[in-house]
Amino acid sequence: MKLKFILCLLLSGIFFQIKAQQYSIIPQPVMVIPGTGTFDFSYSVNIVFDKEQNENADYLNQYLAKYYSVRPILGGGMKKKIALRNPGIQTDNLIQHDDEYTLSITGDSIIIKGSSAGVFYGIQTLLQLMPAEKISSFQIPCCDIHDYPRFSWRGMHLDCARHFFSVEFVKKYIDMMAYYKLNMFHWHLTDDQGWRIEIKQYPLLTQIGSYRKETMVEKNFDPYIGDKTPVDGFYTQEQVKEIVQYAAKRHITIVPEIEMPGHSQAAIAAYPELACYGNNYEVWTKWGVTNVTLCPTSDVIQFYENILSEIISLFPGKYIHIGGDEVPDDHWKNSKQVAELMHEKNLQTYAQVEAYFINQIEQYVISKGKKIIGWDEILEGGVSQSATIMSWRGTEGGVAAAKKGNDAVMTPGKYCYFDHCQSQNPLEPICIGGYLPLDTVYSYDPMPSQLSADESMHILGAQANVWTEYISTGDKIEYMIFPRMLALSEVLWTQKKNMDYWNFIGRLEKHFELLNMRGINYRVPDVKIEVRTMDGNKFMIGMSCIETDAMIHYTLDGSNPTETSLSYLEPLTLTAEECKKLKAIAITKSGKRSLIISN
Ligand code: TNX
Repeated sequence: MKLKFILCLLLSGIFFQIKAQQYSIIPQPVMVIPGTGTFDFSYSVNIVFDKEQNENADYLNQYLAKYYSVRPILGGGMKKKIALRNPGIQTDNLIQHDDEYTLSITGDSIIIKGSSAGVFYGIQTLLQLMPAEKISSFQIPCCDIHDYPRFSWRGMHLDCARHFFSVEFVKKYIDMMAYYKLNMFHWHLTDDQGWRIEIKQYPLLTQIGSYRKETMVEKNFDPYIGDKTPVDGFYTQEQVKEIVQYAAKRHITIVPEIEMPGHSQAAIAAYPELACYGNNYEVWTKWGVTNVTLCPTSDVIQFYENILSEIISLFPGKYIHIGGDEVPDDHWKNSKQVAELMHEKNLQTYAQVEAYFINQIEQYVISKGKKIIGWDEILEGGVSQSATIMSWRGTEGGVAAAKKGNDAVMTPGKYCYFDHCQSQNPLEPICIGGYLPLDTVYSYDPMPSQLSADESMHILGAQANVWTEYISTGDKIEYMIFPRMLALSEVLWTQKKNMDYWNFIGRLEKHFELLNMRGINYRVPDVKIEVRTMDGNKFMIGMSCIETDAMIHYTLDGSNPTETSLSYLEPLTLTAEECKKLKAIAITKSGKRSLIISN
């Protein structure tokens, strides 16, 4: 791989900025000290571990067996060993945080030290040093690593309401997060288009609410065209418990989201008494913001408290996401009950009506020993200090929250919406809109610059959101999140001074290969075409792909390039005519293809 890379570098000279890195770790650790020599996995190794590291030993063992057919002996007495250790109280005062670890690789041993979360992250780093192919005899380079994250909330969100994703896929999603040291899984379980979690007290929520008769075809809002294909599915409480446990083993906390008082049409279709009026609601088949909302009466609030009591017993994490976004006034404006409530409670605006609803729910959640988190709209009508704010309509919500003393998680659309398009290539598969390329994700700094040191303590971190209006398969989710999630992991974990986009790109190749080995789809970056004018109506063309191991093929006659088209090996000299017709594609070693790009 290296030789070919250097060859490419020499041949295409002018265009390449990508430099392969020796330890291609993502996210980049705090400190990597290269060593000499290697640890050899060709011989039997054993894993020794402290009692608290039991599950980590199990995880590592299973991973080695699955991908490399290496079968270490747990707790055996062999000389070559991997040791998973708690930090020694006196000897390891270097390790101070929960997610912190040290990893030391010598010819005889691999020692990972930290809390159980820390060691888990050390294991992820170790796994990235292993080859990206399923071989059972290999060496990894000696080194010393010391590492800890920049932010404590390193999140990914997944919308399982607009489309339903299987238990198996949700587990895969959790695995993908874990490989990159992400630790908060925001699970969007209810919306207008589907209710996806079993609630024992209200069986119609899933009997009716988890089924939508069809979905709008692409963006045919008006005139509306439906696809006449039902979408359904929900998670039973047993399945939820299984997923929660699966995530916990990977040091991932699940934040369940139950939307209220907007985005609730599926619940209202099941129980129309949740609305202020009307009884003929259906699980919505369109995208956008529906007019119907929950009615802020004490019965409805009680109903939602009952739902939350089941949610709270299923999810051990401290946060319950109560939605709170995009609540239109229309339904409330036409309601006598709401008018009475506003009069009785002296509420002036509909934002205050929403605040009244959310505050009651919050009191309940607090009484159960948990905290609420909600989208930034909940700031508008006034919210208590203990609520955490998810800043999505830009960063202003997060800044305002931190200034008021509320915690905030940053997820601004411009940097964190992985349902937005990754390129402006007309061949890009349908996406919701927007434009969020890899380098823009990488450029994001979740810490707003206008905060004081004290205020900035309230910024817990950030997360990317994966809304699934236009994503109906696991394969497409993977396409939408990779490689962008790798950039996000670095934004959240890596110290600011260690961030460097081109260095990150140099580490990506290994990760494309690892994704492949782990059976994960990703978007092969488009070929980049650069044109330089030369004398005599000629142009010099350089082409490159961020996936450096991919072969670039091109045509000059307007036809679509394939693997049998000309291979790009060095800069081309073309006429203006040829230039206009140039089309290129990158095809990886494993046969994955980029979109075709036209000059
Ligand atoms: C806005 S982000 C929404 C979602 C949509 C998303 C599409 C947020 C709190 N609300 O309901 O799915 O835009 O990008």
